[in-house]
Amino acid sequence: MPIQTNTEALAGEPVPFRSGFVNIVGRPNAGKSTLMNALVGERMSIITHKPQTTRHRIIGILSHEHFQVIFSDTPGYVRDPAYKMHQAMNRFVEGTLEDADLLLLVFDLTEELEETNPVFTMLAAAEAPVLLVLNKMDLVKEQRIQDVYHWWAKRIRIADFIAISALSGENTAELLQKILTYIPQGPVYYPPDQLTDRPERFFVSEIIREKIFLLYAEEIPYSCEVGIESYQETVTKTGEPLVRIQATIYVLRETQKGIILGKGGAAIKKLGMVARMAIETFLQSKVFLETSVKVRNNWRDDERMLQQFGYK
Ligand SMILES: Nc1nc2c(ncn2[C@@H]2O[C@H](COP(=O)(O)OP(=O)(O)OP(=O)(O)O)[C@@H](O)[C@H]2O)c(=O)[nH]1
Ligand SMILES: [Mg+2]
Repeated sequence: MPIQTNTEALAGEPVPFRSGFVNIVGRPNAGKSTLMNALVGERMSIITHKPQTTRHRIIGILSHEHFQVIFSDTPGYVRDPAYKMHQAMNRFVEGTLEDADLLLLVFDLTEELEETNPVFTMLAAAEAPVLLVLNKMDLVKEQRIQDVYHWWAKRIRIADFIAISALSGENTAELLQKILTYIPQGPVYYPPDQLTDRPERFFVSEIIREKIFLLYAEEIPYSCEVGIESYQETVTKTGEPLVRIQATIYVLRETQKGIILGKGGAAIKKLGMVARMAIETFLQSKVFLETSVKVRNNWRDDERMLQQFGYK
């Protein structure tokens, strides 16, 4: 997309470098991850149609000759945290409120307007300006956009607003222009070719989790976590790059293990195949993926396991 900064208007003047932190918050399923991927131009965060897909804070870095914007995608803010995992997810969101130059509050235009929206409590602690991003404009009429904007404007202090479709890309270039007006002068925080701060194995576990969300029903995706036991970069006999990955899927109960495996192991075989293909695309390498399933009762409330899975 063509990118312009205000500073470029001053032809001949040295252009001061701008950099800053833009944190994307909102309720589960609003389209935060879709938006971050659209802004960064890479598939960093996993996306599914189910709420509570994202469980961690994931950064996506957009680098340009004259600016660097560090976006943070966050978990959807959970209304009634039922487990320590939910509390950790909410803490990731609350952490992003403190260090932002700008907050993008993403709201799904098809979602009900509720006075009890937990976003109000969440934003009470926020100091950064809030840009209200009304997402999924492809699904509603113009009048709804106006109504929703006025509803929010009566309830929270909004610096600006825009309606977009993160899915189709409509108005995302305009959103970026607005974002850039909030970015102060600053240093280059990350090397320009760096897209995120997480290692590849983190994204591998996320891809496997995404496929679990897509392939299994009901409580299964919410009962699973994925651990990468080993990650080895090597080459095939013919000298092509090959990554050997051993992953463990943790579930809460023995019955869930049976569901993940499926009859005669058919379900886990399918999961392994679709995950491997997506990981190959992500890593641009051949991948050998081995998966196993382990039962860990109560991992969502177990401090040690949560630490192991990066929730601490
Ligand atoms: N029609 C439409 N669907 C969208 C749009 N943006 C996102 N979606 C869909 O909304 C669903 C949720 O998108 P995500 O990006 O995973 O939402 P999220 O806010 O990151 O969700 P959590 O990680 O669960 O908090 C997916 O099925 C997306 O394809 C949009 O602009 N229009
Ligand atoms: Mg998400």
